[in-house]
Amino acid sequence: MQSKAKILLIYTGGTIGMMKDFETGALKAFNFSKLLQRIPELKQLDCEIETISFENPMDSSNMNPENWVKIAEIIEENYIFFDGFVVLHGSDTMSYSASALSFMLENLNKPVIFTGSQLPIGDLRTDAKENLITAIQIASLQQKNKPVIHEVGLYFEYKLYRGNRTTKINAEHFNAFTSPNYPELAESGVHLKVNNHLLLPKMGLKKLKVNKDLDNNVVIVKMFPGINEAVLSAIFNIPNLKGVVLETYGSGNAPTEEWFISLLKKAIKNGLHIINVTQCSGGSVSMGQYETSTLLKKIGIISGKDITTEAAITKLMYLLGQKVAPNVFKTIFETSIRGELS
Ligand code: ASN
Repeated sequence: MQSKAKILLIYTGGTIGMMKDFETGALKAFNFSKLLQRIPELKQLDCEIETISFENPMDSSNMNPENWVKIAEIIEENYIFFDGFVVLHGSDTMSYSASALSFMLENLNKPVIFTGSQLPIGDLRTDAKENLITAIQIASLQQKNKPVIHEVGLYFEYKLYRGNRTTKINAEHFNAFTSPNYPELAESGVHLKVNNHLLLPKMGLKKLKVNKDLDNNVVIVKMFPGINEAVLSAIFNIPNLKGVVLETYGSGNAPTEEWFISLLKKAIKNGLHIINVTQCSGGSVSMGQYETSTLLKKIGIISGKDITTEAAITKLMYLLGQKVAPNVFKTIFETSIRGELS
């Protein structure tokens, strides 16, 4: 007989639980237990739900690696007692957090589903209820008493995505996220349709390992026509900087000017890891396809392939935190470790 799934709901903040401040009219995070009283539908779900809340729920613009560790530790401490986890999180930085947690939670064998909403749960037209209820249902999915999903997902507006493949694309629409380079893992319509062939496989008997060391001596640099040597040189010479996610054009192209290439070459020689990601919303870096990326390849720039910027910067923090040796760093970055690149 199938037993009822046990789900832990972790509330970190975000619009989903916000209310208007009487004085300023601005939305701010609100007490979680009061919030749950507004969703009697939760009692009708065919699973057992327990909840835990950040002491100070936050707008996700205040999210940072220390808070990622807090989320990871809640999951670690409760891992054996629950079948799945739903993380309620602001949508603004949800893709960064879902990406970070995907790297931090090694050998994950249970679902960790991020969700939130664009309108507070108390709003008449809220998108929060559907997002929350279906995220819980997805985290509860079981086959032969084992979870169907074994990875960090992000559920929003009828779609479940691989968390580290997502990016927030709209501040207004309920459909706020997309996964430009990987199809949805599941879709909610009349039926909940899971694309089993797209899911990460089970991790076998390996024990969950929570990696808490993240190194944030990193930066994202977006190229634009006219970017000058003084600006780039100042960034690349930041004391203790260890990694750069360089958002280039198209399939990974950048200027061929002498000052630019020699600046990058010197930085790499000094031990800086530079990741080439595209500033296009979809598609992949392919160094060598154009003359404007051939030199980048030659000097040892790391290809981010079709990774999102969110996954690239968090993977960089994670690999630096793991103290991956310089001679294998490039190979490991270019290899998919949690399904984050193709
Ligand atoms: N500012 C909010 C947050 O990220 C936006 C949201 O949740 N829709 O916390």
